Amino acid sequence: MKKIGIIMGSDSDLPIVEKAINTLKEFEVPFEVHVYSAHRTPVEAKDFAENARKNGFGAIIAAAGMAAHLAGAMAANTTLPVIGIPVSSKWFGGMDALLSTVQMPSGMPVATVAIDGAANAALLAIQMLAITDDALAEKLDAKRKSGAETVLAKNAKIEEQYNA
Ligand code: RP5
Repeated sequence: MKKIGIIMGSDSDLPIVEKAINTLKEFEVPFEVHVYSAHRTPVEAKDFAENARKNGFGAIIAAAGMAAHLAGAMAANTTLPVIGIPVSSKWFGGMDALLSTVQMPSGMPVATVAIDGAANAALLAIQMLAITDDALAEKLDAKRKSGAETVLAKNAKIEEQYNA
C-alpha cells in the first residue's frame, strides 16, 4: 500500500495533526510524519515533495497555520494529491490559514479541508488510496455505516424526549 505523508509547519500543529494520525492508524494505512516549514526549512520541504512519489507515497497531507503556504509549497513540487489542513490560531481563528491554503492559482491544486479538519484530511487521503484498494473501500463503507448508526441513535433519543 502507498504511504501517506503528513507534514506540519511546526510541532505546535501536532495537537491538530494527531487527529489525522489517529485516523490513519484506525485504517491501518502506513504513514510518515515530518515537521517541515515552507518558510523556515524550505529546502527540506521541497526535497520531501520532490521525492515523495519515488519514496512510495500516494498523497501528502500538509498542515500549517498563519501564512499557511506549506500545502501550496508541497503542491508546487509534486503531482501527488496534496490535502491542506488550515490550522487555527488565536488571531484570526484560522481564517488566515484557510485563505492561504485554499486560494491556489490555477494549475496547482490543493484539496483543502475545514479549519483544523485533520480527521477529514486523513479520510480523504484514504479515499484516494481506496480508488484502487477494495479492502480499504470496505473499511470506509463500514466507518460510514457506524457513523450513520451513531447519528440515528442520537436522533431516536431526541425524538423520544420531545415527540412523545
Ligand atoms: C506556521 O506557523 C505553523 O504551521 C504554525 O501553525 C504557525 C506557528 O508556528 P510556531 O510559531 O508555533 O512554531 O508556520
